[in-house]
This record gives sequence, C-alpha cells and structure tokens, in this order.
Amino acid sequence: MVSVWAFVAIASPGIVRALALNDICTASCAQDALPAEGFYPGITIDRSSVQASLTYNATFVSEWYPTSTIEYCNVTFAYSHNGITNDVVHVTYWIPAPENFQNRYVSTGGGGLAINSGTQYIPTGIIVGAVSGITDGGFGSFDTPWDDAFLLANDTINWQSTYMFGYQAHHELATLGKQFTRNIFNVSSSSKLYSYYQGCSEGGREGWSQIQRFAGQFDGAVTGAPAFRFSQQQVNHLTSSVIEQTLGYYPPNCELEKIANLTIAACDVLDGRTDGVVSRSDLCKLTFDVNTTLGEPYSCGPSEGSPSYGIPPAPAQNGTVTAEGVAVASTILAGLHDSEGRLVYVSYQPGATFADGATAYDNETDTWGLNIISYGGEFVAKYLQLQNASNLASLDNYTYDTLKELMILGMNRYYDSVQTTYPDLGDFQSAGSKVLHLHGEQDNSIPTGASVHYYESVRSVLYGHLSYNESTAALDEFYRLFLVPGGGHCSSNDFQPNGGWPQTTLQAMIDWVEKDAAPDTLDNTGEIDTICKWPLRPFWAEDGVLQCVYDQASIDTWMYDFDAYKLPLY
Ligand SMILES: *[C@@H]1O[C@H](CO)[C@@H](O)[C@H](O)[C@H]1NC(C)=O
Ligand SMILES: *[C@@H]1O[C@H](CO)[C@@H](O)[C@H](O)[C@H]1NC(C)=O
Ligand SMILES: *[C@@H]1O[C@H](CO)[C@@H](O)[C@H](O)[C@H]1NC(C)=O
Ligand SMILES: *[C@@H]1O[C@H](CO)[C@@H](O)[C@H](O)[C@H]1NC(C)=O
Ligand SMILES: *[C@@H]1O[C@H](CO)[C@@H](O)[C@H](O)[C@H]1NC(C)=O
Ligand SMILES: *[C@@H]1O[C@H](CO)[C@@H](O)[C@H](O)[C@H]1NC(C)=O
Ligand SMILES: *[C@@H]1O[C@H](CO)[C@@H](O)[C@H](O)[C@H]1NC(C)=O
Ligand SMILES: *[C@@H]1O[C@H](CO)[C@@H](O)[C@H](O)[C@H]1NC(C)=O
Ligand SMILES: *[C@@H]1O[C@H](CO)[C@@H](O)[C@H](O)[C@H]1NC(C)=O
Ligand SMILES: *[C@@H]1O[C@H](CO)[C@@H](O)[C@H](O)[C@H]1NC(C)=O
Ligand SMILES: *[C@@H]1O[C@H](CO)[C@@H](O)[C@H](O)[C@H]1NC(C)=O
Ligand SMILES: [Ca+2]
Repeated sequence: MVSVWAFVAIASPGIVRALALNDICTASCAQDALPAEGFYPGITIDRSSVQASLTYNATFVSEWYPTSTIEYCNVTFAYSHNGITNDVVHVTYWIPAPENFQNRYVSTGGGGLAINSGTQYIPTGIIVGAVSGITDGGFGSFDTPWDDAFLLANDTINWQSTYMFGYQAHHELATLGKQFTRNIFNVSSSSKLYSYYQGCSEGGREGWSQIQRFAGQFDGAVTGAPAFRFSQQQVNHLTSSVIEQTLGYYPPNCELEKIANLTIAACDVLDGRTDGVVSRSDLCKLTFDVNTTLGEPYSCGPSEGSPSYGIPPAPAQNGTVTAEGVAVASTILAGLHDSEGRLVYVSYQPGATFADGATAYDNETDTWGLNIISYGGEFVAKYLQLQNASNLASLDNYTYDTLKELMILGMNRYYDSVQTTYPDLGDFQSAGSKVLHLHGEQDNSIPTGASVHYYESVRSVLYGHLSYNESTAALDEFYRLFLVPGGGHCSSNDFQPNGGWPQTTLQAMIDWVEKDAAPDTLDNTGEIDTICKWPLRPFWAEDGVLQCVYDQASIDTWMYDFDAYKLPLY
C-alpha cells in the first residue's frame, strides 16, 4: 500500500497539490498511517485511541537545540502487549510540516526515573525535519515515572515495567515510529528513512540500551551523560553521605561549596586560559591539593533548600574551611573504596560541586546532619529491598563495603535490564551506525569518568589487540566521545557559566550519517566554541588558540581499575 502511494505521488506530481500540515493532521489520517496489524508481532495497536492536534508557532528554548519556532502535529496513540492484562502503552509522535520533512525519524529519551522528558527534547526532531517520538513506557501516563509502576506489591517486582524501562519501550517506540513516519509521508520501503536518537542522563542510558541491542535501529545516536552502569550509578549517590557518616562530620553546605569554588579558582588556569572554566579536570586531579583550602573563610546567604534533593532550608552561614571538611571532600573525590582499599566506583571530577554531599540543617539544634539523596535511597529501598518507599529512613550501619555489596546485588539483579554496559558494539558498527557520546566534564550527578570508562571498555573489548592510538582511531569510525569543558549534568554549569553546552550535536550527527562528515570537534555555545574529541584534551597555548592535545599523564587519570570486583566492571 505504501509503495502504491509513492507511485501515485511520483507519477502525477503536477496534479498533487502540495500538502500542508493541517491536511494530514487529522485522527483519520494518522489512523490510516498506523503500522499494519501484525507489523510488530506481539503488539496490538488500539486504532480507536488515535488523537491528533496541530500546534503552530510554538517556541522552544533548550541547550540541546537552537531556539526555534515550530509547527507540529501531535499524534498520540495506545497499544498493548498481547497476553498481558491491563497493559496500555502510549506513544506520542510529533510530525513536521510536509515541506519541512527531511526523511528522518528521531526518538528522544527521559531523565531521572522518567522514560520521557515531556516536551523538553521532542522538538529537536521537528527542528531537523523529522518525525519525533516519546513513550510513556506503559507506566500509566506520560507523567508517570517508572518508580510509580515498579512494585506490584511490597516484595514483588513488576518485571514487565523493568524490561520496558530497560530497553523494550524504546525499541517499540522507534520501530513503530519509523513505520508510522514512512506511512504518513509515503516513504516507500525501498527508500532510506534516516533514524536518530537523542537523550541525556537516563535518556542517555536509554540510547545506549538501544545501541547495545538493536544494531541498525538508529543510523545515529546522540547520548549525553548516560545513567548506565545503573546499579553503581544509583547506589553511588549515597557514597558522599556514607563518607560523612564514617568520618563523623557533616559539613555545612556552604563549606563544601567553598571547597568547590576554591578548586575551580585554582584549576581554572591549568588549561591555559583563565575564564572561570575548569577545562582540564585531569590536570586539576594531578596537581590540586584540597588541603590548600584549609582555613579559607566562607559565607553564604540563607538557602531555600532543594526539595528534589530533600534538603531543608538553612540560614545564612559563615565560617572557615575545617580539616574535617577537607577530609570529607578529599575522600569523596578519591572515589568509593572498600575496606581493603580497592576501588569500587568513580567520583565526580574535581571542580564539580558536591551535590551528593548535601547535608540537612536542623533548626532545633542548629547543627548539620545526614541528608539521604533520594536517587540513591530510593534505589536501595525500592529496587533492592523491594519496599514501597521513596527513600531510606537511615544509613545506620552502612559502610563502604555495604555500598559495594548493594552495587553488586543490583548489578546482578538488573544486569540484563537497566545495567546497560554491554561493551561489544561489533554489530552496531557492522550495521554502519554511529554514536556521539558527550558528558559534562564537571557533572555533579553522573561521574564523567563513568562515560570514559565505558568508552574504554568498548575500546578494549573490540580493539584490545591494537595499540592505544590504533584502537581509538578504529573507534573513531563509529563512536566518538566528547567531554564538555566545565559542563554540568546535561547542561551548562552555573558555577562555570563560560563553559557553555553544545547545542547542535544532533545536526553534527546528521552530517556524519548523511554527508559522511565525521565531527573531529563539536561546536559549543559560550566562550569556548569548540570541544575536543576524546582522548585529545583542550589546551590554550600562549597565543590563546585552542589546541586539542594528546597528554598521556592526563589520559592515565581517567583509567580505572575497579579491583573491588572479581569480574571486569564494564
Ligand atoms: C505563525 O507565524 C507566522 C509568521 O509569524 C504567521 O504568519 C502565522 O499567521 C502564524 N500562525 C498562527 C496560527 O498563529
Ligand atoms: C499531545 O496530545 C495528547 C493527546 O491529545 C495530549 O495529552 C498532549 O498534551 C499533547 N501534547 C502537546 C505538547 O501538545
Ligand atoms: C506505594 O505507595 C504509594 C503512595 O505512598 C501508593 O500510591 C502506591 O499505590 C503504593 N504502591 C504499592 C505497590 O503498594
Ligand atoms: C500519501 O499518499 C496518500 C494516498 O495517495 C495521500 O492521500 C496522502 O496525501 C499522501 N501524503 C503525503 C504526505 O504525501
Ligand atoms: C592533607 O592533610 C591531611 C591531614 O593533615 C594529610 O594526612 C594529607 O597527607 C594531606 N595531603 C597532602 C596531599 O598533603
Ligand atoms: C558571620 O555571621 C555572624 C552572625 O550571622 C555575623 O555576626 C558575622 O559578621 C559574620 N561574619 C562574617 C565574616 O561574615
Ligand atoms: C524548622 O524546620 C522545620 C522542618 O523543616 C520547619 O517545619 C519549621 O518551620 C522550622 N522552624 C523555624 C523556626 O524555622
Ligand atoms: C510496604 O512497605 C512500605 C515501606 O516499608 C510500608 O510503609 C507499607 O506499609 C507496606 N505496605 C504493605 C501493604 O505492607
Ligand atoms: C546497627 O547495628 C547495631 C549493632 O550491631 C544494631 O543494634 C542495630 O540494630 C543496627 N541498625 C540497623 C538499622 O540495622
Ligand atoms: C598517539 O597519538 C598522539 C597524537 O594523537 C601522539 O602524540 C602520540 O605520540 C601517539 N602515541 C604513540 C605511542 O604513538
Ligand atoms: C561559589 O561561586 C558562586 C559563583 O559561581 C557564588 O554564587 C557562590 O556564592 C560561591 N559560594 C561560596 C560559598 O563562596
Ligand atoms: Ca580555564
């Protein structure tokens, strides 16, 4: 049927009036374009659920795409998996105007424990002339996060939700979305429809879940700061608190912020350019001594706290950096080690703020105490202990070894669903697919080193027999990693605003896939306009010109031997 439509369109170009978006933005048009029954075995689309609505002139502002005013048709429909009762999955596809359609499809991902980001990322597809999709994973609604659906009862995992979140929902979103795109725009099965992915944080992990399993599904994927190595990532959010508890010191938040600020001030210049940006956190790691912050005065105004981190309000604070504060900061920066001194997981780069180390002010006693970051606490309470709770009540008796054991428990339980570290990308490469992986060098929520370590796992699994330079050159053919100077978690960093954030990465990916223009650098916003490709590192020479340099000592600081595990931690 599709090819007949294409034939008609080609055979009578003079007769066919150019279609406008409102010609095709109807529920019945969308219904006609649904993938045929049986197209996706095991899935039944509810053909009566289709809704379509047109939006003109909506302006979207994001660090992930250029500010744009767009028109789009919002099509939503539901499907279910055969044999599962009460199973309803919703997908939304935004459709560009026919004159803007560029033969492309784009899936976009979520963040935190949400499988989609509402309207935050989906415009990126319309901007590049693509049909663009999001899914609700079957968790209830587009606004329902996975953790609301994860337990069927205390002690009973909803495994369907787990595999949907892990990878299945995105596979379905893309498979259905690509066919829907072909049908609505009459792209015959013999013509190429380019397909892409863009997501960051949990959305970055979702992208990798597809790359690792469905080799040719996307021609190009842009994955930012992926929340992969999921069990380590989530439990690691508790590391800073357990360090504070173990060392017996809960620093006022202002003290840790001051240590971060002093680190930025000291390390800024190491990259050759004094711009308030730590572009070389590796040189900072090699040369900066946190002890130098001892005794420095700090002062902060009152804070409102942060509900998403569970942090209560606090009054104005001042004081001087203490030896205990320095010890907490250095222990955090060293990464989690077990009781035998073996490395369990990596920390944030020096210069990143100590978000996980946030403490809670008690206005009754005028003291600072434990604050349990809910990302970590919920993972342990709900996903490991299987209790319907959104956080742990305490960290009593938690040691570094407890954290290691929890990481291993979660890794084993969720290895094939959310862990997402399968390192053999041979099939992805053979399919001709490409990935651009980026990560803020000063991310305070997902360690930058977590991304470098995965790159390193892929490199050694695929090309361990080659020299380092030969193997990174081989990876360059399909997998390129970029660390954003001073970048925060999936965005520019308030503490280093001149660092900016790359805004046109999806376009760079399109140029790579469709024009074979592989990016050696990424364009960036802000004062730093170019981002170097790993393992090259930015350095500004005396003439002020950016060079992307090879620096073995710096590269070595990004190599981790997670010797607390008996098997390789990919
Ligand atoms: C959208 O913006 C264009 C250009 O400014 C304008 O001509 C058009 O009338 C607007 N459409 C609607 C529906 O507002
Ligand atoms: C898209 O359509 C669905 C279904 O009508 C609606 O719930 C949703 O709010 C719409 N989204 C946007 C951004 O228009
Ligand atoms: C978990 O608790 C929330 C509210 O605290 C409740 O809405 C939900 O139904 C509970 N889920 C289960 C599986 O008990
Ligand atoms: C696709 O083909 C059908 C059948 O010829 C036609 O009704 C429809 O307008 C076409 N759509 C586009 C976007 O060209
Ligand atoms: C920092 O100070 C601590 C406590 O005095 C000391 O143990 C440690 O060796 C110092 N670190 C450096 C790099 O001098
Ligand atoms: C510290 O705070 C106290 C009480 O709020 C105030 O009296 C004092 O001036 C402050 N000191 C500095 C150095 O800001
Ligand atoms: C003290 O903190 C509690 C809990 O955050 C809050 O409910 C209360 O209003 C605070 N009291 C004062 C005097 O600020
Ligand atoms: C499930 O576990 C939570 C947290 O431990 C508890 O508050 C709740 O009462 C339990 N629900 C049932 C039905 O036992
Ligand atoms: C912590 O350990 C102590 C001593 O072994 C024990 O009494 C207490 O119940 C433990 N607390 C928790 C929360 O497990
Ligand atoms: C690897 O390549 C870099 C340039 O990218 C070069 O400086 C370095 O010497 C090479 N290393 C080896 C061992 O050839
Ligand atoms: C840290 O630096 C930021 C500016 O980047 C400033 O707003 C903040 O007050 C500083 N914090 C401290 C404790 O000095
Ligand atoms: Ca700098």
